[in-house]
This record gives sequence, C-alpha cells and structure tokens, in this order.
Amino acid sequence: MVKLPLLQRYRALVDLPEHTKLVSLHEGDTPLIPLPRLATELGDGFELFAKFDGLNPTGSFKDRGMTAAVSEALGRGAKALICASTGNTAASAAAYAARAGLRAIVLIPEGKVATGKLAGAVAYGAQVLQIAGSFDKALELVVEISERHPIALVNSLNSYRLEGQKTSAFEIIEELGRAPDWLCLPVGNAGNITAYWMGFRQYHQLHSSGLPRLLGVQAAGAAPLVLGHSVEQPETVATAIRIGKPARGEQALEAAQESGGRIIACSDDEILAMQRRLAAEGVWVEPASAAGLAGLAKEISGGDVDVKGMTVVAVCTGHGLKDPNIISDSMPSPIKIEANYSSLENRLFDYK
Ligand code: AN7
Repeated sequence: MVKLPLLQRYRALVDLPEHTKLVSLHEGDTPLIPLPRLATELGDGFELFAKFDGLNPTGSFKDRGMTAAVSEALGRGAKALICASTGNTAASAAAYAARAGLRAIVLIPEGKVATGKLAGAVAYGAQVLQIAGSFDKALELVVEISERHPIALVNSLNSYRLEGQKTSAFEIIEELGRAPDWLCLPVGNAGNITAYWMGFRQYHQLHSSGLPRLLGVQAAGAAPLVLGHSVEQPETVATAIRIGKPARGEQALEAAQESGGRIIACSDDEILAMQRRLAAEGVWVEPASAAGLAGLAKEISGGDVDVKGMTVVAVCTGHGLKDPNIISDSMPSPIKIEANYSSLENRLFDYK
C-alpha cells in the first residue's frame, strides 16, 4: 500500500493555510528502536527507545518541518527560500526547494558545518554562503533580508516548521499507545523541543494520551538556556547545536518547566561517549543526536531522575553519516593483510 506523505497523514492535526501546495519527499514515519542493552546499563527496570529521526530523507528531523514550510511558501507563490544553518536545515531546505523548483540560499558559519550536511546542500543545488561568524549572526542576517525582500524564511522562526515537526510526537504516541514518561532530546535553536511539546499537548487534549517530562540537553560550550544568558562564542564538537542565542529559547524553557522536566548541559566528552555507546547497539547518530541520551545518563547516575518502571524515548535527530569526520579523523587505518586465505585465517585466529 502506498503511504501518504506526512502532512496528508496528519492533515486534521497540522495547521496549514488553504493555499498550501504539498511538497513531500515522504518524510516522517521513522522507527522507534528499542535499546534494551543501554537501558540495562543506565538503570533499573525501564524501557528505552530511540526515535531515529536521522532516517528522514535528508538524514535529519528537519525534513518534518521543511515539508510544511516549503509547501506553504510554494503555495503563496514564493520563488526563493533562505535559512541560516548549522548544516541540517540547509540540506533539508535545499532538498525541498529542489523538489518544489524553488531557489534555495543557505547561510552557514564558516568552517563549522559537517561534511555530509554541506555536501547535501550542494548536491541539492542550493546557493551556499558562509560568514566569519556564528549561526546566531547568520540567523540575524537572514531574518533581515527576508523582511526586506521576497525570500521566504524557513528557519524554525517560521511557525509552519513547528507544525510539521510536532508530528513526531504523534508518531511516538501512536506506536507506544500513549506518551512516554520522559522524552530526551538535544536543544540548539530550540525549535524541536518547542514543537514536541505542542504535539504532545495537542494529542493529549484530543485523546488523553498523557504528557512526557522533557529533558532538553545542550552542549556545555553552547548552553545559553542552562546559563540563563546568551553565549557569544558557542563552541562544541556537536556542531549542529553550536548555537548561543536560541530563537525559541523562551518557549523551550517554558515547555521544559511546564512538563516537569528541565534543560541541562553535557560536556563534549559525555556526548561523544554516548555516540559511541549508541553505535555499539547498532544506531549511529551524529554527535548532537547523542546529547539527549548523554543527558539522560547523567541525570540517572546523578540520582536526579528515577526511571524505574518508566518508558523513555530519546530523539536521535541526525544520522551518523552526516558527520563522518568525527569518526574518521581519529580512526586507525584498517589493518592490511595479504590477499590470500591463510593471511585472513592467521589474522582472525592468531595462528603463528
Ligand atoms: C542533528 O540545521 O539548527 O533545537 O541549522 O541538526 O530545533 O535547533 C540544527 C539543529 C538537534 C537542534 N539535532 O534542534 C540547523 C540547526 C540536530 C540538529 C538540533 C539540530 P533545534
């Protein structure tokens, strides 16, 4: 059976204007993967799942929101789209613009965008411009130009992005039969955590599906929502969330608080350790996408969160292939052996 595009499947729940003209790459419907070994390591008697949103068409969760923002923009006659991006939004905007036949312009922080993301934006035909500044400055610039020229802004300041992104909450509830007890996820510009909270609340109002507590996790070197003030020069190995002034920061803090959860920070080492740990269970995500679970591990081991008997979902926002250099830069070269059977057998079984 042919599956419906995300926005058609959730047509009744997603608020888009009449003029919307669907642009889809069959995003969403991503798997909820059980992580039984990691759960046993982290705590006692709880269920843990990864919502692997890195399995979207361009390799990140951004596609859920981009289908909505680009469909709306196309329907109102936009000819060009623009966004600032740490990489994933750029690749996603480029793909959906290509699909719609629109021009895409993306503004990125120089030298800080992972290889797979930049290559994606280029492959889909976007015009890529980099600035000697952070994501936050790039966002300021694209907001200004979109106000002065007929170029549609597709960052998550565009509320249709959140309309699309909230569908992940619907999918999680439908698969589990109710909302999880905790949802942990990385926080950068804070659109995603805001969208999840919208989605969980909306579904709960309609179907009494319950509400999760939200654990938002920032990188320690880019943790404005933990510090309580913006960060001028954010720095983290998790370049996706290298953001010092989140556009949806206030809403994210409100969402976390209202849910009975919180926003915390993890070090780069904790994030990278969790990236390796997840890969050891067959789920390879980019560094930022391990932040939610790194935060969960920290909260459980510190005694701040008791998960006994609970169901926890960690949102894994981007695929490991987005940032291959994180692995390959520190990777030993593969061992060379002679091209014959005995070399292989000797190597594997340590025969002399
Ligand atoms: C893999 O692409 O901001 O808190 O410009 O790529 O909604 O910003 C990416 C963010 C988490 C944080 N995980 O989500 C961009 C960008 C991954 C990401 C986030 C991002 P928000």
